[in-house]
Amino acid sequence: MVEKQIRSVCATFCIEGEYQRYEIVNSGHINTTYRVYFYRNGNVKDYILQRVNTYVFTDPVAVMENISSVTEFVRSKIKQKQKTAKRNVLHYCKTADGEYYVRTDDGGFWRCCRYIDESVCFENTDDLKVIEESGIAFGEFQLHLADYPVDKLHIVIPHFHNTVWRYENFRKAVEENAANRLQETEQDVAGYLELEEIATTPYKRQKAGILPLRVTHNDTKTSNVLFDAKTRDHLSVIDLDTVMPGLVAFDFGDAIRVAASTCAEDERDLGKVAIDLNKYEAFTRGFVSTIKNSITEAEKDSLALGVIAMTVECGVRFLSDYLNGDKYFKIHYPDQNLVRARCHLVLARDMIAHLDEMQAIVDKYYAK
Ligand code: GN1
Ligand code: MG
Repeated sequence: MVEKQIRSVCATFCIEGEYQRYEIVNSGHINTTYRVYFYRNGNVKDYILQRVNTYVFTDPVAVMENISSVTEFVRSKIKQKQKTAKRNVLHYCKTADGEYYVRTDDGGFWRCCRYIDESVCFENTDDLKVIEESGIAFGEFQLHLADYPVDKLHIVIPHFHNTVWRYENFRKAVEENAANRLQETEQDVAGYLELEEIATTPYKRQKAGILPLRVTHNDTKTSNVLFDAKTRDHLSVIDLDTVMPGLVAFDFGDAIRVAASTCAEDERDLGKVAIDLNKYEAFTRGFVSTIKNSITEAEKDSLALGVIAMTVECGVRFLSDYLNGDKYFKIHYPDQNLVRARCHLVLARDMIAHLDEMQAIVDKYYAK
C-alpha cells in the first residue's frame, strides 16, 4: 500500500528511471521520511521522499514556498564562489505542473529532494571535528541568508521560538491535564516553572529591541547537517521546514542542546545527563568563528543564554505534549515525551551551572 503510493508520488515528481525499492528513515519527530532508489542509465539514483505532517504544518504550501525560495537563494550565493552547489544545498524536485509538492487522496502532502551523494548524518556524535563542522555549516547558513529579505518568509508555525508563549501553553496544558498525567509530573512541572525567567530572557531582549531578528534555521540539531561520508567535512544544512525570522542565539542554543550533550535527547538515566564543554567548545569554535563579523555585541552576549532558552523551551514543549496526550512529537514508547522532558530539565540545570564558562568560550572565539 505504502509502496504503491510512493511509486505513484515519485511518478508525479517525474523521477526518471526504473523504481527499485524504498526504505523508511527513522529520524525526525515530525514528518514521515523515505529513501527511494531508482536505476537510471546503469546507476542507482536515490531520493528523499517526505510526507509532511500537516497537523504541525497547517499550511504546507507556505512551507514549500519558504524552502524553495531559501534554497535558490543559498544556491546562487554558493555558485558565486564555486562551480557547483550540488552537494551543498538541497535540490527539490518539481512536478510537470511546476509544483514542489504532490497531494494524495488520503490527505497526504508530499515532497521530494535528491539524496546528496556519499553523505552521512549523525543523531549524536563524540567526534569533535564533526561537531565543529556542524557549527561551520549553521554559521554559513546564516551568512548566506544575511541579506535575504526576512519579511518575505511565511511564518509557518506562529510563535515557534516564542519562549513566553511556550510557557503560556505549558500552563494551559497543566490546567487542562487532558491525559490525566499531572500527578506523576508535579515535580517536573515545578522544576520547569522555576526556570521560566532565565529561559525567557533572550526572547524578551528581542522584544525590547536589543536583539535583531534574522533569517534563522530554528531546528539546528546535529542530525540536520549532512557530512561527506569519507572526510566528514560539512556539506549541507537540511530540514528547512522552520526557516523563519529568529535569533542567532536560538540557532546556536538549539544546536548546543543536542551537539554538546553527553547523551541522547531521551536518556532515562539522569546521572548520565550533562553538558560536555569540550563538545560545546568545538561547536562554538565552528559557529562563532564563522559569524563573528556579522553579529552585534549584544547578540554575542546572548549566545550562552540562548543555550538555556532552547533547552528549557524544548523540555517545556515535550512536557506539554506529554500532558496533552502526545499529540505533537512522534513517540516510540509510551512515556518518551516525559523521559525527554526530564532529560532536558537536568541538562538545562547543568547548563545554568556552567553559564559563565559557556559565555567565556563564546567570547574567546569572538575575539580571535
Ligand atoms: C522536532 O522534526 P525534527 O525532529 O527535526 C521539532 C523541533 C524540536 C525537535 C526536538 C517543527 O524536530 O522544534 O526541537 O523535534 N520540530 C518542529 O528533537 O516542531
Ligand atoms: Mg525539523
